[in-house]
Amino acid sequence: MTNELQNDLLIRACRRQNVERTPVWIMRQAGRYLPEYRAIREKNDFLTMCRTPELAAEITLQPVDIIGVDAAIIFSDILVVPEAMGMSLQFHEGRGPVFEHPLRTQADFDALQRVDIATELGYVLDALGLVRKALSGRVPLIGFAGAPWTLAAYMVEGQGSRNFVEIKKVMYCAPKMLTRLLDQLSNAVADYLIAQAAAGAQVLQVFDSWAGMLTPAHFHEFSLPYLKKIVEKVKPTGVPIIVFARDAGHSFQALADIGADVLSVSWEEDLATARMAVQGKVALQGNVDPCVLFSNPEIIRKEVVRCLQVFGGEPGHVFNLGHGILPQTPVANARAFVDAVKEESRRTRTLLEKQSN
Ligand code: 1CP
Repeated sequence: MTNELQNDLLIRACRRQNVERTPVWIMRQAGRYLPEYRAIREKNDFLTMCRTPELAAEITLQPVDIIGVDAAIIFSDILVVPEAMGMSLQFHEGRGPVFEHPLRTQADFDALQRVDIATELGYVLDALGLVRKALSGRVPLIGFAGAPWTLAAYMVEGQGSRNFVEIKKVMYCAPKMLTRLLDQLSNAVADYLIAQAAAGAQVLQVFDSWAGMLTPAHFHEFSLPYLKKIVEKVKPTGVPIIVFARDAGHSFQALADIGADVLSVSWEEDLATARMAVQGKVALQGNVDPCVLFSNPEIIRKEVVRCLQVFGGEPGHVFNLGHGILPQTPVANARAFVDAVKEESRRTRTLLEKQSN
């Protein structure tokens, strides 16, 4: 585990240190847009892929080799934590992951188990170890987990939802039941992230994909304090922490104060506004519209240059999309995006150095 990183751009950017060029990775970079992923998926169901360390490791490495990103992110899912708490998870083709028995009654909430990470989620830790070995320091490895609010929403809804009526009913009618669950999830997620760091994760990201379903006031009550608690518990590992609170731009200022190293900005937000709100307290990641990858390399390059200009060569920038890469994305365009970031950010850097000499 002690191998030196040959490419530590992401780690340095997370810490707002100087970099020769801006690091780039893509949320959901290991996935259905890659024919190499689909080839494995044809022979295995999704949850088996998550639970088999050799398969998870192979899939994790694919985008590093195929599109040249500056980080690997462990192939897994945010829903493995509720599963480890005793909720049976199924994967329905075309519908995604589904909890067979969503939490609806007090008894359902009471039946949740305390997670023993090593036994219940040991397969993720094993996969992290395999990936670290296979990478042998080429790029850093990112571990991740879902944020308590987003996980609670899935656990109560049972699956993705449009209006989140079920979890909102709990929020309005039984807030104590919800906050108890959020506390339980915060502890499990923090322990899980700490275990991932010990198993080899060199950066950690928390996905609050459904933060934007909350009003600003409810975000402050039902999401932010739990994100903060997780960051405080994980911080002593020394591993940089990225928080992706999707569509919670109303709270950038507050999010900048929870102790995370990086905030990930969704594509719906304005990067310059985010920069102003956080006042250099954290690095920023994002926020390219995933749909720009359906255009062409010339347009993609223009979008990359636009984002670089917002930063003006200042440190603390991680290139990424503003949400996950979409399954129909042409692989050549994903590669063009990564190449454009590498070339254009190096050019910006060189220009700035010339200007300051
Ligand atoms: O082959 C398939 O059909 C499975 C598709 C798939 C993949 C590739 C799912 C089902 N999960 C994943 C992997 C995954 N999930 C990663 C891998 C690492 C990477 O390359 O980035 C990560 C980080 C996740 C995290 C995840 N799962 C989130 C948060 C990120 C986000 O995009 O907002 C969420 C919301 C999930 C739930 C989930 N898992 C899968 C689907 C289709 C969904 C969304 C379901 C829904 O909301 O309806």
